Amino acid sequence: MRVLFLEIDTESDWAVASLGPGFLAAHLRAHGHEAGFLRVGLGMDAPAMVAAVREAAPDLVGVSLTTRQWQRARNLLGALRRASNVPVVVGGLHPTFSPEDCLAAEGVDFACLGEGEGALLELVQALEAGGPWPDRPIDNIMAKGSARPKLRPPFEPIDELPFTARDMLDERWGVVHVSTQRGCPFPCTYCGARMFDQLYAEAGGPAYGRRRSVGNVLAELRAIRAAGPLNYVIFLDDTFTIHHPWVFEFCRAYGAEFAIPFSLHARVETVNEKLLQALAAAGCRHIVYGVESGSERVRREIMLRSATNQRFRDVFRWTREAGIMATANYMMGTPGETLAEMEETIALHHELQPADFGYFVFYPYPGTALFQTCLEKGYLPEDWRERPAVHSRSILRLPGVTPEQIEGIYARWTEIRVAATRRRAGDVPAAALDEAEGALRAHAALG
Ligand code: B12
Ligand code: SF4
Repeated sequence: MRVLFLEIDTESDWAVASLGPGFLAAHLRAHGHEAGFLRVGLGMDAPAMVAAVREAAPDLVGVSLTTRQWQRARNLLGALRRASNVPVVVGGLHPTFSPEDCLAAEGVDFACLGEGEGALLELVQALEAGGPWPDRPIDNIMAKGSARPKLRPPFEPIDELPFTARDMLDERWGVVHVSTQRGCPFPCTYCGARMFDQLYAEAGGPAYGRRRSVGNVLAELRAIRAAGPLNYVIFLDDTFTIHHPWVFEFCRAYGAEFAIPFSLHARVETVNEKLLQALAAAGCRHIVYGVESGSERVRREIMLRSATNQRFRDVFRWTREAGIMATANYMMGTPGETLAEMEETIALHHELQPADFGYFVFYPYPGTALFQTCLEKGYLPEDWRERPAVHSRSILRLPGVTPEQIEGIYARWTEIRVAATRRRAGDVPAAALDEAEGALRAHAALG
């Protein structure tokens, strides 16, 4: 059977497409099926997308969706259904936590909840067998009008998954994206990623969290290098630094064989000086840390994150001393956070002096604890499903702080970013700098 995965671009031209289809395509191919990829860029309207899908003549269309991608996807898939009866399955974060919403849309036949490899393969086999749907349920797959499905156990052993199909990712310049684990054990209330762990925990079966062996990860990198340029590795794991024996083993083996620069995501509680030095010696050049708030109260009481501000100061200093660039990510406008506490985040930023930073207005992702809080306390507007899932303005009706005030804080961050860029630019000609500032402001407006 031939499955065509659509990558629905949103406001940004991301360098990498969704990772999920890379795994799914590899798994389907290993079982004798075909998988293709179509990027629905911003310039591609619905008729052009429909024409491209028809030309590819798939037997099934698969779409990986975050909440942000859903609105555009919904319109495109409606247009596709009016022109073609090809079945459509959606999967990823948004369908996992809003399957009814997805299936209510014209043009969506199936939603995959949770991990997709085994479920999609079984769906393809069932469709191929031609039996009327739904004559038998498929774990993880929900069909239009049916109840939520049972969850199958997560794929084990994870080393047996074939390596990501690189042709699905749209990677450029030898910069590759590698995933070494699934799941994150921490309880952050705003985070969509950890919800997979919770979903599987609530189902009562085996845990979602698993990590590939170091040998398996290096074998994938060898295969990538044999097939083309390998200049930089971005590890996409939610928290790369969780299990220290694994990380030290990785550093030894990767440093000895590759030593190609790489970056990763970490959490300050999971690193120490020794680990940071080992990562730097192996080639780590960049770590992204979620700081989120400068207020210990907000982190502790609203976000369920207990690290102190002193811990952040120490970790950012150790990272710098190890010669690794640190990016800090900040959030503003969580329910219960005051304006003064949002100011505390700006103050902590000036102390941490990260090499780079990202700043986001809080958006309540379905499935998360804070989404539930917003729902129960009436902070979500009735039409929240119709509003774009962006991080530049708040969709919430919060007591004590207005969306305009949060936008004001967001604008302050944009000014801090523009000033930092101008400071760093040194001798760059004024015209180029003005152009860069325009691009920064345009990017900030999209959120
Ligand atoms: C890599 C990454 C990116 C990459 C690639 C995006 C992607 N979707 O893969 C880039 C840089 C582009 C990106 C951008 C953004 N991201 Co991002 N990103 C991630 C990250 C860290 C890893 C995703 C990943 O590779 N997972 C590994 C794969 C194997 O897992 P998976 O995607 O869940 O796929 C499995 C199943 O879901 C299922 N499945 C997935 N797709 C499909 C499709 C079908 C047909 C089927 C059957 C099954 C299926 O099967 C897969 C294999 O088992 C996640 C965190 C996370 N852990 O999910 C955040 C995450 C997805 N990002 C998030 C956000 C908010 C963003 C941004 C809005 C950030 C911003 N402010 O700009 C943008 C929006 C991008 C967009 N267009 O929507 C949120 C999304 C929350 C939500 N509910 O929507 C997450 C969960 C982070 C978080 N902590 O909350 N991101
Ligand atoms: S540590 Fe990061 S990925 Fe893990 S739950 Fe918290 S925010 Fe999500």
